[in-house]
Amino acid sequence: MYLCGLIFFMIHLILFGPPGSGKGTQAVKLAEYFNLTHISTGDLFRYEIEQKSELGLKALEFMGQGQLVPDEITIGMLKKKLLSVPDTHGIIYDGFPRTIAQAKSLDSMLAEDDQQIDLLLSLEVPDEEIVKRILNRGKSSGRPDDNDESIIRTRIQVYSNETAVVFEHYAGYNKSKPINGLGSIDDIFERLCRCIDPLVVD
Ligand code: B4P
Repeated sequence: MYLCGLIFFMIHLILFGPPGSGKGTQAVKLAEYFNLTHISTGDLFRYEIEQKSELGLKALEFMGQGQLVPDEITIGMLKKKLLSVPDTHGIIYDGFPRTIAQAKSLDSMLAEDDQQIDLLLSLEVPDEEIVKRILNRGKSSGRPDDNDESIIRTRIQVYSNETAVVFEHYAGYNKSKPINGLGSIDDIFERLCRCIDPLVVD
């Protein structure tokens, strides 16, 4: 794949962590502050669900159960999204990659353009706080995966079984950093900014 149109000094940043750890919350703020393009696979799926597209209906089967959407669907959607990204000086990946297969395929897509993941920042939040946050969001989000505690616990389990290993994948390249995900949204934002600042070229 050729990510034509992307400029040379691009930052590729993964915002990582268990469900409800604040990835989406922080990714929006970081994208605005550092002028990065924000790609959230969760948001892309929710858009497809709203449109009642074939992809959306398929994704809903898995998301509603707290399971991951299969890799071939997710990777295909991400590739398509990357090709549609306009000129940007960086991308923040929110909720992707969530499996080793997704990580490897992202690495090869970027390598085709002589690019790579620069940093993975992992928001660390204890399970009980996650359950509390998601149930709270469920009061207004209307998301079927936010309202039922057993589905939330399944999502945490899926994270431990299938996703946590992605941290190790990038740790192997010295790219992974754990970040305390407890505290105010602004405090956590500052912690993340301190790690990203050195990557930003004026
Ligand atoms: P996502 O959309 O990625 O959502 P998430 O993991 O629930 O949430 P996030 O960590 O972004 O939390 P948020 O900031 O909203 O995934 C949803 C589903 O889509 C997955 O389960 C899966 O089925 C599917 N999917 C997505 N990507 C996939 C992939 N790559 N492969 C396969 N399947 C995929 O924060 C949560 C709540 O906490 C909010 O209410 C927020 O206000 C609150 N909060 C945030 N920070 C806080 C803080 N510091 N203190 C207190 N509360 C805080």
